[in-house]
Amino acid sequence: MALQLYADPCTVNCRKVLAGCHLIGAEFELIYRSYFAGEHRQPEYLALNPNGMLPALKDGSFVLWESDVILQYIGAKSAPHTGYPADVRARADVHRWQTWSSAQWFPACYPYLVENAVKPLLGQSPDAEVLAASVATFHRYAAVLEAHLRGRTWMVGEHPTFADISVAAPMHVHTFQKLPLDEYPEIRAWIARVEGLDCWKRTDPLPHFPPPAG
Ligand SMILES: N[C@@H](CCC(=O)N[C@@H](CS)C(=O)NCC(=O)O)C(=O)O
Repeated sequence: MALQLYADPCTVNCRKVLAGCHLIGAEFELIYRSYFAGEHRQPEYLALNPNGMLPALKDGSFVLWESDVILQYIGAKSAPHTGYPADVRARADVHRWQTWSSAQWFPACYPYLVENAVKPLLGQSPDAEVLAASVATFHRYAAVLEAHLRGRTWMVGEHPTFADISVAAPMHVHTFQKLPLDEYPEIRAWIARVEGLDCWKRTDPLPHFPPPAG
């Protein structure tokens, strides 16, 4: 039976899983659940993921949530691929950056997503105070990423991996988010490389966003 992925391609953590699957050529069935229509809060979906968050995966009777772990599970089940290296240290390195992205980078980028991208879509104005309060945290972790990328093409090793996908996801609409990237040439060059990947192009979220409220 095919892996069933419950997701809305416009969201950070769903795009992450979709792009990661395409990176390694994993097959899955997309079961669309609309974020903006609140389908992740319906009882049928809450039975899969009691957090009321997208995405979730069903593999037969086995249900899994947490996007990075979903990717790790799919990677472990799939044919060997450079996108999810088998070497123990390389794999741990990929996991390290996936965890860093969930724990530090996603919260650092999220206020910019909500205030500058999502609120305007809903006809609301960005909250300047929220954005001002987010600046220090953003720069703290952007500096970590910038330093790591210096002298590297990809986050781990010589090929794009789940680490690149998981770290790129929270900044996937960085132009709309208005992320303050001016002082980070390594991040800008790297995200441009990610944006050149076929798996990233195939998961462009923009067609899945609702039109801005007028
Ligand atoms: N740690 C979770 C976070 C999932 C998450 O934040 N999902 C968002 C979409 S990107 C969501 O469904 N939010 C709904 C809500 O917070 O009500 C994961 O990585 O899967």
